Amino acid sequence: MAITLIALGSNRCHGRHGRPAGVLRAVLAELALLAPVLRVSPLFDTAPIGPGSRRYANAVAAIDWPGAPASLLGALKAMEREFGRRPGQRWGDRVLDLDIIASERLRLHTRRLTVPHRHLAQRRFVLDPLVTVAPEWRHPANNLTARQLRARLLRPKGLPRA
Ligand code: A4P
Ligand code: MG
Repeated sequence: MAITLIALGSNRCHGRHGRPAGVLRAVLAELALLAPVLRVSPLFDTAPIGPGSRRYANAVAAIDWPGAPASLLGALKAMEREFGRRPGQRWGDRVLDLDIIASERLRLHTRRLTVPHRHLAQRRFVLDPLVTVAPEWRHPANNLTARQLRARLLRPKGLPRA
């Protein structure tokens, strides 16, 4: 088994699935057809980071993906297209974003794929749901758990470590 963590995000409505929360529920059902879904976080309603204008629904799912990460990326990109995502502005509004956050202790850096996800430690919209699914997962670069990464992000700047 290779536990792989996927971040889901949506901040645009879909013709059939409706608001972003409905989009993520439909995506989770679709993910289950691709691979065994081991755990799913609650859906989080989050303010947009970057140039987006609408609030997001965000979640994290843990799936069992024993195959190559590149083939999973291909399947996730196909799902984004199927849900109507069109290429657009980086970080812009989107009906669906699926990112591979991590796969166990794997470290991978290719032109198409970086695992763990490069912005993971700066993203509360990823760390909040991640902590509900895999609080003890450790980032292979610094050995910090998801819980510790979140605490570090939320610590007021300039305060010394307790
Ligand atoms: N890529 C490299 N590594 C990965 C990976 N681990 N998982 C490449 C997925 N893709 C990866 O990604 C662009 C390219 O990155 C892919 O084609 C793939 O080859 P993308 O998902 O198409 O573009 P993006 O989402 O605009 O870029 P990025 O850097 O993934 O941005 P994020 O981190 O997804 O941020 N605010 C809130 N509240 N909630 C959000 O979900 N999302 C974003 C986008 C901005 N603000 C947000 C949210
Ligand atoms: Mg993305």
